[in-house]
Amino acid sequence: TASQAGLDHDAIVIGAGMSGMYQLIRLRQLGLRVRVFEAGTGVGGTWYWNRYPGARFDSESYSYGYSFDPELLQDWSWSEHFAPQPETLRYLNHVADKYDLRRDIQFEARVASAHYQDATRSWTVTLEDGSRHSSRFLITAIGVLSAPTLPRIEGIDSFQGQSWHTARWPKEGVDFTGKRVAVIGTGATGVQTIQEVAKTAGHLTVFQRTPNWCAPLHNRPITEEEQRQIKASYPEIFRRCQETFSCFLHTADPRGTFEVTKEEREAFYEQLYASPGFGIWVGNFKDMLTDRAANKEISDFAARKIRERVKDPKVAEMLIPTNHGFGTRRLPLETRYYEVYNQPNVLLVDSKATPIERITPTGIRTSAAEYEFDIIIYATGFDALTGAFDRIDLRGADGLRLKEAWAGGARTFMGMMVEGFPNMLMLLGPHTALGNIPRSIEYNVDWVTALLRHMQAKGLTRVAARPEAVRAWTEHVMSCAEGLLTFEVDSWMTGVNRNVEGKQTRTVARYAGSAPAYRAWCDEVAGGGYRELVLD
Ligand code: NA7
Repeated sequence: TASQAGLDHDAIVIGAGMSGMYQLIRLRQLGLRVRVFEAGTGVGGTWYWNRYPGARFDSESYSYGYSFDPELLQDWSWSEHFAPQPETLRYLNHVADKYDLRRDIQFEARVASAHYQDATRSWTVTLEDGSRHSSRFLITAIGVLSAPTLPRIEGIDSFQGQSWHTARWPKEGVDFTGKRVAVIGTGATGVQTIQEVAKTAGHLTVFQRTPNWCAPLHNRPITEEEQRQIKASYPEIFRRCQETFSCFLHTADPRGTFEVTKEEREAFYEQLYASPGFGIWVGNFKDMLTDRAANKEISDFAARKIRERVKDPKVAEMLIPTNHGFGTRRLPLETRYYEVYNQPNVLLVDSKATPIERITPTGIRTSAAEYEFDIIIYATGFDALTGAFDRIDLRGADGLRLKEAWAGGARTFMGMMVEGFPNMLMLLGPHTALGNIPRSIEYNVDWVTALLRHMQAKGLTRVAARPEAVRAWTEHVMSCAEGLLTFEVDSWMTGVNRNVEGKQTRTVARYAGSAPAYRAWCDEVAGGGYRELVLD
């Protein structure tokens, strides 16, 4: 065992979000000594950090929670079809209470470095406070969108009002009443923030560099009758999530866009636009993201909706994307977002035509005008997928730095292992299946747990991915991206973030195959006795 070998822990888990919490539960069941290091003061990860106004699910609440414990499913009641962030954070704290997780979690413990030593087959983890901890296994549970990025604009520190990145929102909340507020960024986060802030701000100015296609969320409270139905049908809900492409309740329509008449097509789009959740994105005609003409049909439909909802035709045109088709980037879901631009106290600024040149002590200067603000909100996104890894000094065998190993793009085995990084397992590493994320988390945690159980039973202390297995997986990931319109567009899913050095050009940053195909691949590896791994 690790303690016989003089190691502090059997496993160190970095992060106490949804994946770290569930991994802790599973590793305890193996009898392992586990330590979780968490940078925040509480559990919840994404739902701990993203406290910005209006933050909520775009997945149906009851498809998002943990599925592993029938008792937990029965004793938690979601109040809305798409729960707001405070409720989700309460839920995750409830989970931490129920399984007494906090006794193995060290909070306010940000990992600075993690180095592997082959002589002892162990990892040495150093926290920012300088303390060191050794462990047989290192499990990263650091999230996909957890490294926030501010824009590279001069003068950010000179602003004398209040300013925050949406993922670093103050716990006590912010009062916008009567305030002059700026929001920079119109991704999924910006859209949720804008529609909420517009309710109370004295004046709101939105700086939009690229408009995104959005569609209505159609959220509403869960009635008592619905609650009973939900609790009675959890097995079916999660079975459905296992069957669909991205683990959502929605799945692509088997018909092609042009296999139906124009009238049928229009009626189907209308029906999707009027239905809750991601149906219009992942439950649309099967060729929406592969056939240019098909994509143009739904884009034209969505553009008509924007023109209907926004009164000023000039503003409507500004809100219609012209450089990418509907759904080729992550689709923000909205609640009266477009109507915000009909309010007299809201101004939309095109920051592509008139770029932001400087943040000044009193506000924002663009190439065309100067604006004064009390509050600036940066909804400018994340160094996605690899950013949280890059912020830790991670070194594998022979001192190899992960950042260097991934300089030409991430290379993994099933998103869970890296060549040259023995005994490191990643939950939600790059090139794993994403979609409705908790479903992928539970799968990955269970897979990792089964691997460690196997090693425990056989007395094995070292696991490494074979180079040829990494090559095969990476080639598979590349081939899944072929022919997808998504990969012709800049976004975090194609590895582009202009605020990050080395992320200026498109890569296949994200696995685009189906979740069932992903699981089949991983199941085969486990079922075949892990031939793709070197175990000793
Ligand atoms: P996103 O989707 O990456 O959006 C970031 C937004 O910030 C996007 O509109 C960017 O414009 C904008 N941005 C970034 N830098 C600048 C500068 N310098 N000037 C103006 N505008 C800028 O992040 P989100 O947080 O909204 O969403 C991330 C994911 O979280 C989302 O997919 C959900 O799954 C949950 P751009 O489009 O690059 O022109």
